[in-house]
Amino acid sequence: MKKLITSALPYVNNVPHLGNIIGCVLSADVYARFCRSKGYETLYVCGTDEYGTATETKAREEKLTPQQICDKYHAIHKEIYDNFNISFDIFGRTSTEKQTEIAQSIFQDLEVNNLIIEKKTKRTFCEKDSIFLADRFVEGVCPHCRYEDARGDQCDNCGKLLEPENLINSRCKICGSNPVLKETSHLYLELDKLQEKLKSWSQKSGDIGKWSRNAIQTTNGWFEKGLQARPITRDLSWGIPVPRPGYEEKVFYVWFDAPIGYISITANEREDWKEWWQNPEKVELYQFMAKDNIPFHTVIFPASLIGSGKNWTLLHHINSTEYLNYEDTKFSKSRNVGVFGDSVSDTGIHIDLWRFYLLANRPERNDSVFEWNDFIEKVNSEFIDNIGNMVNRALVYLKKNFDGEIKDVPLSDDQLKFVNDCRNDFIKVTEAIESVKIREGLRGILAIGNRGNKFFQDMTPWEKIKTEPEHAHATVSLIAYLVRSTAVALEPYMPETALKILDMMNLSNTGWEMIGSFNGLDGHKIGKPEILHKKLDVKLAEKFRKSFSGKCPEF
Ligand code: B3M
Ligand code: ZN
Repeated sequence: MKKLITSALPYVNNVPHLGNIIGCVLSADVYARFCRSKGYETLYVCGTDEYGTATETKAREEKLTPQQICDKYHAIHKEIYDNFNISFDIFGRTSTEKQTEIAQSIFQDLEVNNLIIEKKTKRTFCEKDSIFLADRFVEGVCPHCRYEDARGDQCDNCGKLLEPENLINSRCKICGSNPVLKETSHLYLELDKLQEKLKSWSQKSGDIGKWSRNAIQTTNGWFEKGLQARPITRDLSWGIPVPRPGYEEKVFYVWFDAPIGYISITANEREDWKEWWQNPEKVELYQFMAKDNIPFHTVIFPASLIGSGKNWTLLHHINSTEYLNYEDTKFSKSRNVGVFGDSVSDTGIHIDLWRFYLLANRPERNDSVFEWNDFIEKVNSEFIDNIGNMVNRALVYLKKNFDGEIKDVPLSDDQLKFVNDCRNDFIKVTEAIESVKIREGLRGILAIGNRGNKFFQDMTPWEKIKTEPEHAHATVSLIAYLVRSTAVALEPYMPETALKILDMMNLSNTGWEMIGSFNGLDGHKIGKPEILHKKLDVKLAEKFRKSFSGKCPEF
């Protein structure tokens, strides 16, 4: 099976923070790297989600055109992900002609299949700006708690969901004048007609694709409530034109077109895009996202694809994360609290150590927290003192005492047992990553580091070398093999570090197959061992906690 991997397409109205990065692109990157290493034909697709209100708002805020906002933030996202070594095969964007072409053709298929209906409704309209106002562009007094600055979709004070027409003394967020209700027509996708088909598809896919628990629960919740027709057009200008008379002033709703972005982004780069997106017998689709995006990927997007009647590749495995919080609060760009992608490199901490901590602390079943103390503690104790130590100790010992030469010799019983234990450990690691249990895979690799260190300690090569040099040589050679396997297994998580280990050993990464092999390098000479990563100074925690607390602008 070919592996098609996507990470949710980020909006262009923000700079991603650590939580956004671990939630989608970094998690998907581990899986994509693993799949390539295993020899699967793999395609990892992402890009920026550029249409809709969020972009128009940002453009107004920054006094730029929507297109300029898209160009600016596309570049910002790209640079941050490059810095994190995210190995996209394609990083595109949704504001392209291909996107219009494919979205419109899916819409037309839905029309032909009688799944589109027009409804007239009354919406808030600002006569002064002469635009319909998105719900969050209407503000006013909350009818429940009398909070003065409630938004049309929700009151931030009492948390109740609102409709813009229920606000008291409502006002347009842009000009402050009183909006009116005005009739407008919109097109709806009749999800209700697709309920049975969708439900049986999702049950099957959830089962075979081992969806995460939160994905299954959210999706079932939608079916239990009963699917209802949902509007797929909006009164906006920054979006995809709706190919229907009378809709010249409207565009498709961003959530109708955004997931189609995965397809068009591929089509923009690859002639063979249908081999991926219209090939369900040969392709497994893995989609990574934060939990708030679940229903769009398990209900609404599949509804568009199934409803179109074409043979699209549908979701196989959904991987949805919980949230990552920051210290005792939430990331906030407006308050400048927390670490955002564009300041990661300013800390001078190696990107693989960031990757390590975020992946080890990935919010899989519960929300998790980024804490500076914990970051430095875990990097030092779980990685550097463990894997870092094993690599350094074994390679230095081999270099110093045996001229760096690996030797295959008959093994003693305890050495054989070690080899078997290591192989079993690696089988478990492989199984974990294969079923996208990313944290578990990393934990398994760390446990292998502990095993290697303990073996060195137990085999006392520094004693044995005096009486049985062959035994000592076999011990360090075995650990050298273990180091090679560990580097290959670590590559999806910490690619530069893995490469550095293999480089020091004068070896290259020939793929996952070599993991668990403990012979075949007889006579091979390793290069010069170097420290992998220096320990992080514990004092940094205090310093960075201050500088990222929003209280001091520079550091
Ligand atoms: N842009 C929402 C988000 O960034 C949205 C995801 C689209 S995935 C097709 O969380
Ligand atoms: Zn309220």
